[in-house]
Amino acid sequence: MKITGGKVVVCSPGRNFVTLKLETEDGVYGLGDATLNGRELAVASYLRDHVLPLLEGRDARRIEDIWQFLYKGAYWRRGPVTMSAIAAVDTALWDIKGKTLGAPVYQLLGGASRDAVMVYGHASGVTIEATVAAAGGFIAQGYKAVRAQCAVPGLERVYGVAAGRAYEPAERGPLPETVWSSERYLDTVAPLFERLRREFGAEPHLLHDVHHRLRPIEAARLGRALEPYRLFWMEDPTPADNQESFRLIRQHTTTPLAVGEVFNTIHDCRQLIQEQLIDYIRTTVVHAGGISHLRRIASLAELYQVRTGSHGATDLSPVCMAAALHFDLSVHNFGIQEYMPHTSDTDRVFPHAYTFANGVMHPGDAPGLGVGLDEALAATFPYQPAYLPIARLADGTMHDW
Ligand code: EZ4
Ligand code: CO
Repeated sequence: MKITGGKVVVCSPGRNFVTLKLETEDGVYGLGDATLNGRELAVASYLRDHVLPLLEGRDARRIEDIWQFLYKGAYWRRGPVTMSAIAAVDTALWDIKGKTLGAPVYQLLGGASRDAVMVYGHASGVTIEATVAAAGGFIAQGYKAVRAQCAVPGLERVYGVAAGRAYEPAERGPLPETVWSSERYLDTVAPLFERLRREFGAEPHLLHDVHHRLRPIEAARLGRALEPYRLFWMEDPTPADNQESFRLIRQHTTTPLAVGEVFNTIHDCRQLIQEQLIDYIRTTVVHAGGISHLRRIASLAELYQVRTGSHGATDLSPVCMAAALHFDLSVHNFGIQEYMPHTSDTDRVFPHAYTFANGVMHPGDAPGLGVGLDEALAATFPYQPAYLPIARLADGTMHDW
C-alpha cells in the first residue's frame, strides 16, 4: 500500500494547529498532529519540504521501518522539530493501519488494559477561594483529579492561571512578558492545598504544575511542604536538562514527581526512569516521536514502576488527544491523562470519536484514531502568530520556564 503523497494543514480555530494528512494509493488517509506551540511553521516546513518528498512510494504498512528511516536517516537526530515531524508521520501511519484493518488503534496496541482513561482538569483562580470554587466545578462534573494553580500576591500575571477566560497557553499578538518571584510563589502553594483538602477531603486527586520555575532545593522544600496534602504529583519542579537535579529533590520529599512534557526522546528521561527519580513520565505522542516511540518510553518506565501521565493541553490537537487516548487505554503502566477541552471551533474542524464522561475518557471504536479533518472549515481559520509568555525576575534577569 504505497504512500502517494500528503499535505500539511496549518489552521487556527482558536489556536494554531499543524496537521499532517498522509494519502495512500487505495484512498485511505491518515492524520498526525505536528503542532509545536510557538514554533509551528518550523515543523510544517520540515514535513513539507524535507519529509513528504521522501515518503512518496513507500509502503504505508511499514510503520517501524519508516520511523527508523526518518530518525536514523536524517543524520541530525532528536530535537522538538524533528521529533514532532516524525511523530506526525508515525501517528498518521497508525491511523492508516487501523482504518485498513477496520480496528481502533488501541486494539492494534494490545487491546484495552482498563475500561477508560482517568483525566485531570485545570482549576485556577486569582485567589485561593476562587481556585477552590473552580476545583469544585470540576469535581461536580465528575472529575476524579484536578490540577490547581493560584495567582501569587504581588505578581501581576502567573502562567497557568486563566485570565477570566478558558486557560490557553499561547497568546496572539506581541510576545507576552511576565515578572516572576520564586519566593512569593513558594509562600502561596501549601496554603492553597491545605484549603483544597479541607474543602474536598481525601478523595479527589490533586495535582500541581511548577512549570520548571524552581531550583532543585526550592522544589525539595515545596515537595516537603505539600506532603500533608497527598498530591497525586508535583509537575516539572525544575528544568530537567540536567536529569541529576531530580536526585536532590527526591532525597528530600515523598511528594510524587512528574516531568517530561518538553522531552522528545527516551534519552531525555532514561536516567530519570532508571534511577527512579520520578513517578510519572509526561512525554506525549506529538512531541516525542509518535505512538511508536512513546510505547518504548512506557516499556522502559514499566520496568521501574514509573507510570505515564501524558501532556494534554490545548496546544495538542484533537488528533494527538485521540492518539494519546489509544495509547493510554492500552499501555499497562498508565497513570493519568491531562485534559483541557478544545474550543468548539477546534472540535468542528476535527470531529472525533473520543468522549468524556464522569472524569474518564475513551477513544471510541471507530477504525484508526477516530478523528477527521474538515479541510474546508480549517481554511477559514488561517494561521495567526502566537507565543507562550516569557518570565523575567524583577531585575530583568531571564528566568527558567
Ligand atoms: O505549558 O502546553 O501541563 N501543562 C502545561 C501546558 C504547557 C503548554 C506548552 O505549550 O504545562 O500549559
Ligand atoms: Co505542565
